[in-house]
Amino acid sequence: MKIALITGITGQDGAYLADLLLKKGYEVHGIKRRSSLFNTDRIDHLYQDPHEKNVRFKLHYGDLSDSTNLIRIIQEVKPDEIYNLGAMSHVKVSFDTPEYTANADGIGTLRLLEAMRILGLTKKTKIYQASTSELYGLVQAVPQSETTPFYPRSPYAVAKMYAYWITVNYREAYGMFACNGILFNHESPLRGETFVTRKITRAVSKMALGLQDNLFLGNLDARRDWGHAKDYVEAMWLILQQEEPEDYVIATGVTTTVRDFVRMSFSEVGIAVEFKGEGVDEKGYVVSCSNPDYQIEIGKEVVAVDPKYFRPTEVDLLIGDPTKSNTKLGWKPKYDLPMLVKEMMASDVEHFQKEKMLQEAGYRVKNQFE
Ligand code: NDP
Ligand code: GDR
Repeated sequence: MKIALITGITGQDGAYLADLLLKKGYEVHGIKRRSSLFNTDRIDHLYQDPHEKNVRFKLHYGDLSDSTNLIRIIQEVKPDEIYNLGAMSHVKVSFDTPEYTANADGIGTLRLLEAMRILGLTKKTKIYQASTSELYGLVQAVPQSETTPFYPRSPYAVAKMYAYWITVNYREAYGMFACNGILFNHESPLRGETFVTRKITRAVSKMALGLQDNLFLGNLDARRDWGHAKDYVEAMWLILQQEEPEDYVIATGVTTTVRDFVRMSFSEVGIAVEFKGEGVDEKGYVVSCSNPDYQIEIGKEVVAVDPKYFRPTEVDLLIGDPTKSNTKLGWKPKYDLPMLVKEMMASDVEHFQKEKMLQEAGYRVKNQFE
């Protein structure tokens, strides 16, 4: 039985990857952080009582900023494969916490690689590093491929740039099976609530149900190559199953504006939205509603721009060239953007229908900070 260790197992990708590896027969270990509230919502369905026999899913307390902790866990688990998905992954927040981001996302990767070296696992254990399309940053050329130069535009991206190169360096210096997956944005119903897609699908669902009035967003012109996390964790696994360790771009090759993602989300609940105005004065209005279940006023202003969501330096355009992963890994995404939006909207509408019932029965719903 193969043994995998996943950092960031409580995150979006960690949850999908753990599920995939368990289905493939792996024993899966995950590192979770101590928090004052439970933080395992996304993986609770995978939980196995540690008192049972033949448990294949185990969690360890830990943190990428703690090297002795990482060394001890890796020594105990002796994994065949490590997937380093743990990170402070929010680009905007990285401007507020740059030092912590560098520590967790940059040096955290070094700590894992060093742990493997110290423990003599450089030949036994393979490691996947969660690299990102944010490395491309300021547009140099499109579509972006494995050979496009990097120009990071946030403390997050700069930290990830260190992680990218230290992974390459340990591969070359010590012959380690260490690979970067340069993944473009990928989303799902499990996506963190403050990333733009989930922020939109949640808000649109609430507006359709009369639970929210409007939605404030930042840069509506930003273009992203959005895929589904379920497809992307499959690629992570494939990258570690190859003969040779290499780096791969994982993307759909299609790019869409934030504005169009908003339109597509509203259209899932039968509401058509048009945008008028420019820059910070741009607004989205309801022009029609074909769904009799939703009482939304025609002409209502549902989207406005709030500059507080702008980033000091922005990444304007991401569009990936997945030729290498398509041909070498045989990887092809099963989801396109309309399917992704449909799934995210269906999940959020269902969630807020339940929340509406609770609200109507007098229960207080949680505050949402975005
Ligand atoms: P999430 O933000 O959903 O999950 C991040 C995970 O990292 C969580 O489990 C979080 O724990 C954990 N974590 C945060 N800080 C630390 C730390 N100091 N030590 C240990 N664990 C930590 O991210 P995604 O699942 O979306 O992304 C997974 C990885 O892929 C990240 O590294 C991200 O930067 C990268 N990436 C993501 C892309 C995307 O579009 N989703 C695209 C390209 C790269 P907790 O739950 O306690 O917060
Ligand atoms: P990104 O994702 O920065 O690409 O990083 P995010 O969804 O946060 O932003 C995408 C684009 O939307 C614009 N935007 C807004 N973003 C947020 N979060 N909130 C808003 O209100 C808003 N309005 C407009 C942003 O300016 C940006 O251009 C994600 C993360 O998962 C990273 O960890 C990962 O490495 C990259 O994707 C690839």
